[in-house]
Amino acid sequence: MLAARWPPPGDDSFIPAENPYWDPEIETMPPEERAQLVLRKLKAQLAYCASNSDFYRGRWAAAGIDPGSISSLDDIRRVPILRKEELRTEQTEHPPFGRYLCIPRDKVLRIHGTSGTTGRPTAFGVSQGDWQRIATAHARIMWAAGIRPNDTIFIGSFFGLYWGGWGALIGAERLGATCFPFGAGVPGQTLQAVEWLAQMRPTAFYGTPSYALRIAEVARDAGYDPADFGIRVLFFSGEPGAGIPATKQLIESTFGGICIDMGSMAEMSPWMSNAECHERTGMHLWDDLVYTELLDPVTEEPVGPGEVGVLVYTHLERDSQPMIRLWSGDLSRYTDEPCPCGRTYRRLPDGLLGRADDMLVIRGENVYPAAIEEAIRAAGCSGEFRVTVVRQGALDEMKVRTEAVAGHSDNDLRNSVVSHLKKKLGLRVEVEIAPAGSLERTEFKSRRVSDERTMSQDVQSILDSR
Ligand code: 8LH
Repeated sequence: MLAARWPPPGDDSFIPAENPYWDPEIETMPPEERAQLVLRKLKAQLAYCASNSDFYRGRWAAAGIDPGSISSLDDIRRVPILRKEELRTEQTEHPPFGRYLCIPRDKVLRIHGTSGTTGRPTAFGVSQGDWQRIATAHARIMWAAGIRPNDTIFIGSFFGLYWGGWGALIGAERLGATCFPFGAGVPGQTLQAVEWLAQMRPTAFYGTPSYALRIAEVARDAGYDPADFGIRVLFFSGEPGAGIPATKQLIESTFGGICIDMGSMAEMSPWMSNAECHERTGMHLWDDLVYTELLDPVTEEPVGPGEVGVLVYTHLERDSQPMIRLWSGDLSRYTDEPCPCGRTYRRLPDGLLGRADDMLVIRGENVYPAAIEEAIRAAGCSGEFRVTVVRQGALDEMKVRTEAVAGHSDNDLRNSVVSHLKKKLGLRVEVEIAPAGSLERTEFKSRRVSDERTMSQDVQSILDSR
């Protein structure tokens, strides 16, 4: 459905008849044709921002850009890149939403926000139209993951300011599925989750990969086999895991359902605009919803297929707080090879490799946190793990703490981690096996890798200065 109106109406009640695609025309069109559609939407989005936002008007005038002169997708490179710090500064100077709120204050339907653990929290003001458009976009993408109206979707995620759980909920509602907004984060709730999963037998699950694995552990301790819950589709966002082959496989073998990777950033809602289909060949870039560039972290020039770049996102149908060229800091690679699902979107076959500021340089090698997790999981570690990088004398050393696994001797597990990391990263590691269940778990996003060298700050400041 190539909506003639911009932004497209969000209150559409359409649900496809049984069909692999929600919108076959857009999802399978030749990429060149989609580029024309994206360009049309981009021009409308830019014109809208120029008419409704002093913030965008001011920055584009300062950069000497007339958004009306954008006549190709390449031209977007003339538009200044936007960074999260600029959004924070704008909200400090023009509270509470910043002048990139393009609707009157009394038209804000929902307020969401970041947790603010690393600085001033960012406030999200969302219009009714955007809320509905996000719901429809998410329903379409969840459809591609194989979710249907007869599914029951268990949402094991916080219902507060965080967008993750809400995004899954409104997509599920729009798709006509049965929603089960279980939540997360209340003491004792994980055991309750297990009991409800066993009783209600939902067919789909949303949360973070860490939390799904935590639920599986608690289930086993309580005498349940998570594979007996009957979950067909598990979809995730918020952290690496679902895009890491060994972790994906661990989740699939634990629950017996397919594991789907999704997620961009809260600011970019519909955050499912990076999302795998049921074929699980890497997240598709749903470019007709959010246009995504991959740029070299240093030169900010576009990278080609297979090259590592930072994802930079542009909304194409937001009227409340549109983001134009938001620098995510997340590194990835894309391919334009076809996917067996028949969708013609580019894909991120390795998921998100990690944030540019989390990338470690160890003895001259670039090491992505996702690659560390891949090696540790492939070594057979099904419990929690922690990785610390320290400098000993002149040398960088990586230390891994992971947990004992039933049926494996600590020594075998240790050797397996050492050899997988050596093979994957070419690094020598020191491995300690802690008792099963002894490392702290999370119900949200885990932070498993920490860099205790002072050099990481140097790298950070180089990246920040670019
Ligand atoms: C990811 C992934 C992923 C997000 N693989 N890293 O959950 C989606 C939205 C709501 C979200 O988490 O937004 P938030 O809190 O702004 O965090 C965004 C960051 O989370 C993003 O920049 C990534 O670093 C990370 N993330 N989904 C790996 N599938």
